[in-house]
Amino acid sequence: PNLKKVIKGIPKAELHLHIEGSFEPELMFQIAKRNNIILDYDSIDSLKKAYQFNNLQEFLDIYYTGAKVLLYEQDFYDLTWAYLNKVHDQNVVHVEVFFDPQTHTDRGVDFAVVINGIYKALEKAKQELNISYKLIMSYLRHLSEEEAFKTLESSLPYKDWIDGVGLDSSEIGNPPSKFVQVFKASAKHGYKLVAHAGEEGPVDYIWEALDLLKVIRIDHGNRCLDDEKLVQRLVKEKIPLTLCPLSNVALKVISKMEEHPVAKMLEKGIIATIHSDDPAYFGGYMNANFYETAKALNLNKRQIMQLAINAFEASWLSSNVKEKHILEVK
Ligand code: ES4
Ligand code: ZN
Repeated sequence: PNLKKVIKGIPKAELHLHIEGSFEPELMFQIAKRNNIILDYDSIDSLKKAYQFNNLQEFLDIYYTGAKVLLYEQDFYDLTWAYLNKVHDQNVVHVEVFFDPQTHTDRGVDFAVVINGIYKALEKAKQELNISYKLIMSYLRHLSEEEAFKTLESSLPYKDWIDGVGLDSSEIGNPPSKFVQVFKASAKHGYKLVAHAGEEGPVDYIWEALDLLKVIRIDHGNRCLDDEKLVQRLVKEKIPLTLCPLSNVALKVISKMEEHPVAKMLEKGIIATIHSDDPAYFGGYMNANFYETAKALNLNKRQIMQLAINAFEASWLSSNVKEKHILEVK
């Protein structure tokens, strides 16, 4: 009964959030209307009814369609500001946000339009909501490495605003090995490196992300328990996994929440953390992810606090700020 209160009371860090995946149907309809775009759905309810997925690709198809209504800087600003207000209410004090430039530049929306809107909302949240942030530009892995290089080039005028690069979209058939050169170049420009791996894809993709891309954090990584050697590596090198339990259920990465691997990962000493991925599509933001996971796996308060601490540990905050937040969790 007070589990929800406990979770809400804990200061949290969101490290795995696609800003385009926070696009709530209400705001989508509002922006579509002002941009004179007709959605394929005639009401918010009929759109929400389409949010039933059998796998990652079925979700991505709808997610990219939804993003098409975003045209102007104001749209990206409104999207980001709505998200930040929502999580502020949930006691999220630090966010590391992904955005997918190619989803927009491929439709003729300039990189500048996208990043200016997102950046202005993040800065406002820093001032007014006391939320700290990092920004992560994600390459779409279903596109070519050459396309990713173009995106890297476009980002350079804004590199002071961007902390890292990631790799997302359709995993199977698009292994990390496809992006070795662009990750190497991204690192040379000072970007930190992360990648989605082992969400639907095999454990080999997690190895590749570590060995070939040299990432410092794995997004998802659900499949790592298939490989004891990999588990040892993650523990020894303190490579965090940013898990997204409601996403995993929604995309049928697991068949039910009770099967989520996060408790076993904690037991093994992995820096596992809990996040929301695409909350507008998967049925919940940070607190819902914590709550549903804790309920299904019977997590105790110590485990819940460990997950919150791990997220600050895994974040890109400076060590003194990390320590301050960790003390506030305890
Ligand atoms: C994503 Cl859940 C997920 N997996 C891979 N790529 C993504 N982009 C947005 N959400
Ligand atoms: Zn993700």
